[in-house]
Amino acid sequence: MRNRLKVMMVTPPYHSGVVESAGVWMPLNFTYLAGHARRAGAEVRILDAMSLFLSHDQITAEVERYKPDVLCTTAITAMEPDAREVCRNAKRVHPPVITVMGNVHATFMHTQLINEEPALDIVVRGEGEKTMEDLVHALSGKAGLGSVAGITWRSGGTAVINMARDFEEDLDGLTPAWDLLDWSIYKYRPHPEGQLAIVSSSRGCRQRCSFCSQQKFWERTWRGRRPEAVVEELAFLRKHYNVQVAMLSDETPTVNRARWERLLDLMIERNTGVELLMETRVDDILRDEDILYKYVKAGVSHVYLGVESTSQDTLDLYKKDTKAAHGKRAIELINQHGMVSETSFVLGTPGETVESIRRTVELAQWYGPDMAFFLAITPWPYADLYEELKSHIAVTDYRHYNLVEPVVQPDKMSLAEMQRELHRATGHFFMHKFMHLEQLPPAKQDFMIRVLKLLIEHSYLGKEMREMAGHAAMPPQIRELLGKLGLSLG
Ligand code: B12
Repeated sequence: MRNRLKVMMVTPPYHSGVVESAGVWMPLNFTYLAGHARRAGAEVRILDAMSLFLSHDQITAEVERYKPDVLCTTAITAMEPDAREVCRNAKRVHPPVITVMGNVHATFMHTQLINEEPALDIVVRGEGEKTMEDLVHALSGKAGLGSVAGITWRSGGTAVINMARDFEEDLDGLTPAWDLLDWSIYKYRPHPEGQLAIVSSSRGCRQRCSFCSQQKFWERTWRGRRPEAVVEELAFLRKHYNVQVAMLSDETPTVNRARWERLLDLMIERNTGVELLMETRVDDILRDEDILYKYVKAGVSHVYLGVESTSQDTLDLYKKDTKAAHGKRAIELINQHGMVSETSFVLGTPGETVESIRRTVELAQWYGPDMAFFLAITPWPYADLYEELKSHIAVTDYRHYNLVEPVVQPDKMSLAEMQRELHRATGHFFMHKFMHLEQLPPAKQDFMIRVLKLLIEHSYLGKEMREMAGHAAMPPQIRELLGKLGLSLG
């Protein structure tokens, strides 16, 4: 029997150059999982290879040096090939290592992964904390793997699917290991000194959006933490790690209005000094019109709304339970309160054409968010939309399943055209935004200029954005401001 199991948690070195333009984001899943592996007696190390931009060779060298008993990695769909490679390399340099993979892609593709990937020993399905604890006990020799709920593993060459694990009842009882993170890495770029955290105030989603994976992952359930505990955590992070900006990882933090309002009231009362970035639903913003001033007082600075489409037909196809006109009103309200509004529009269904994309861009401009991104519809192999789009799937390499590279081939467009139009759509949207920048309040103008610089320097849209910023129609004062921020447009 081993005494102290050595567990290494490695984020796959995957990058799609989108969200990374805004900052460097911590792995909250490993922060929680490390806390629970440690609680079960393991020695744990987190290697955030994604944020550190490590190569596979560098990761492998670290594995060889540390020689973990257990290597954990994580896979949303786009990360799956890199997650597998991390496991393969680990087995090559340290054959006794037990490899474990979790997260949404692994959860739904568990049998396929175990059957196809000899370098992967165990898949953890669903919520991971308690399973992690049981795994540490089992792999320390205190129990058999057959007793661990929530895993799929290999025995005698075949995949064994253990019974499912129930969702955790008390999210406040979970113990994230904040001390195991290298905090110097995590920064929110629009604020030069913005020490960044990701915080979870709730888990789950009760919606039915057919293009998304999250309602399926959480089986259309929702659990909220106690507002007191969330605010306590924010204050703790501010005090111990000087966190100035926190993104809520929640799919839908505002589901329960009374709870959400209590959270806002407590943040105001406590004056946590932490700025919040969050995602929510159009309908919840409309519902909260009378308390949006509390969002602002509490520190919410940026609200992302998944408007997804401007046409009612498309909203219906995606089973978005909302009305197109509501999206415009919700964005207006966020803007009126001085918060940054961000939306995305999902394009590329089989009927998409160059004209329909142009119409969506015009409508997006009319909606008036500060930022809009035009994403490619992506049929996760386990999402409801998959069956409907199956005949149009033109790309099967999961690395491209990142919402920015089209993998679905519309009837009247090639994939290359679709890619070009997606980039153009975002370019046109921002061009229009910057042409009318003077309509925004001064603080927002300043923020938008910083965003433009970040998009040029760090994102997959860099080329389009650079061309747009240098375009003859761009007001000279904007070029001047970008110059002052140290950006030369050549
Ligand atoms: C934070 C976040 C990020 C962070 C990730 C930081 C990090 N290193 O983890 C950043 C901003 C980098 C990011 C990037 C991307 N993201 Co993201 N992201 C999220 C978000 C908002 C929250 C995830 C989170 O932290 N949840 C809280 C933790 C506690 O839950 P969890 O991750 O599910 O982990 C639990 C279980 O899954 C399980 N588990 C997970 N991993 C493991 C591993 C092991 C070993 C075990 C035992 C268990 C286990 O246990 C955990 C604890 O219970 C989700 C949407 C959402 N609201 O969930 C999207 C989401 C995960 N992202 C998504 C996408 C598509 C992307 C991008 C491709 C987008 C893009 N084009 O840029 C990129 C890919 C990464 C990259 N570098 O390019 C999709 C994934 C869809 C899919 N089915 O594949 C989601 C679901 C958004 C959406 N609604 O579509 N993202």
